[in-house]
Amino acid sequence: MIAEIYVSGIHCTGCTGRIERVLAKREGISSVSGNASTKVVTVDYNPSILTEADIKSAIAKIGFEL
Ligand SMILES: [Cu+2]
Repeated sequence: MIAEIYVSGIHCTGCTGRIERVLAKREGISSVSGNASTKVVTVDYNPSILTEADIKSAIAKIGFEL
């Protein structure tokens, strides 16, 4: 399943790179791609392992405002 999550705290490709690295390690996430200009993070995940809310809280936990 694909989630497109708007993360207002993204300012540059350093931010998207950090989110991509952290989320890519989570079980159930097969791909993550952040866009620094639109501030949208596109996540391909398995909904039987985790929810969109889990992904959002993982992003918030590393310090990004959603
Ligand atoms: Cu940044």
